[in-house]
Amino acid sequence: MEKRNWRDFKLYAITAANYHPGRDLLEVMEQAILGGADIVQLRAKDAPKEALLRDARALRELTARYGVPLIVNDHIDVALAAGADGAHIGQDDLPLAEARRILGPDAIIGISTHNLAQALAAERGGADYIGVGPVYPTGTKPGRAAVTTAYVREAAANVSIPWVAIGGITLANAGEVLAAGATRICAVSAIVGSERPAEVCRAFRAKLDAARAGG
Ligand code: TZP
Ligand code: MG
Repeated sequence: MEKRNWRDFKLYAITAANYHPGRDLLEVMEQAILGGADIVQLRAKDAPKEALLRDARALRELTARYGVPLIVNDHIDVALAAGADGAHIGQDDLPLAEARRILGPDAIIGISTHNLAQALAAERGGADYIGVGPVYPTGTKPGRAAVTTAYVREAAANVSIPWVAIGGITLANAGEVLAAGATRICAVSAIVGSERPAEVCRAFRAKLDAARAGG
């Protein structure tokens, strides 16, 4: 069977332990995958490296079972050590060229962007995908101004590598993000903060699939 192309992903789920206290990370992420999340990122801003590596290895095992790519936020060493598919870096992290040199040509490297100039620079620099956001204000990324759907529209018109809308996206506003031209959505709190991550993912997928089917 031919392996699915990771670039076809639609729903990107990111971990955040503070949104599901008392619930197991793996259980929450497995529910997200069963609901239709087709790429997963380990993001744990305050976790000690050892715990991060432990979670990365456990998530590697889980995502491999489902054929879902695993991306590690910020920590390129942890991505390598856990055998993740790639890393996600921000504008203030290790430069893209260095990340590429360390991770190699086959790794998936994503970059957060907050305006079109950053998006085009990431594209020129060889990023595999970019994050476009935060579309709406969000407590998950405090101190970062919302870029609004205006930047989503710009991305839709100008970015040729895969890009994913992120930031404050919920089932209530996803329609607006899709109407602005997004074909991929990423969510943290809406998915892992939910009591029913599988149901939420299924509902996101239904919207994404309908938007794509409609062109
Ligand atoms: N990058 C841009 S916005 C954001 C990140 C990591 C946070 C998204 O989290 P949420 O809870 O879906 O708003
Ligand atoms: Mg970062």
